[in-house]
Formats: sequence, C-alpha cells, structure tokens
Amino acid sequence: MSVAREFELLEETKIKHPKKFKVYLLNDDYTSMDFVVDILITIFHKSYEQAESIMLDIHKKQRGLCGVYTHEIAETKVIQVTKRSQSSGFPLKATMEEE
Ligand code: TYC
Repeated sequence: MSVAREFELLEETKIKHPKKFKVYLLNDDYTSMDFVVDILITIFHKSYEQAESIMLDIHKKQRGLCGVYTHEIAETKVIQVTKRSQSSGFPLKATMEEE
C-alpha cells in the first residue's frame, strides 16, 4: 500500500471532535447579584455555592466562565440569558467564544 493511501485511511478513521465554545457572563452595574446567581443555577446548572462564587468573580474581574458546550448548546444558553434578562429588565449579557 502506498504511503499516500495509508495517510488517507488514517484521516478517514480519525475521530472528529466537535468544536467547543466557552460561555461567559459579563459584569455590569445594574443587574442584581441575586438575579445572576439564579441564572447560574437555572441555566448553567451550578450549585448555590458555585453560582455565588462565579457571580462574585464576574463582579470583580468583569467576566466569568459559566460552562463549555457544543456550538448549538452554547448558542441556546446565550439566547436563554438574553431572554430572561430582557423580561426581567436587567442588562445582563452572555457571550460565547471558541475554546
Ligand atoms: N455588578 C453587579 C452589582 O454590583 C452584579 C453583577 C455580577 C452583575 C455579575 C452582572 O454578570 C454579572 N449589582
């Protein structure tokens, strides 16, 4: 078998890992701390203790990692945060970026 064919076979059998996306919450001056904790518990499935610690980290460092997901799930999380923030009258924002 040629080296080229061997390379082709190797490429064909390689496992394709889906790209992963980090979802962040951003700090602002108006969203209540309780609301951010609630978002982290209900949308990002954190415990109360984890949620409080991430929220305080965002408050101090301007943004905080909430989770790493496939593109579709990350996009859904960002949309869920935006909808909940808008309907509660808070300016809280979520962003996503490739890992
Ligand atoms: N900085 C906000 C306050 O003092 C709290 C806050 C934390 C807002 C995290 C957004 O992603 C955020 N009320």
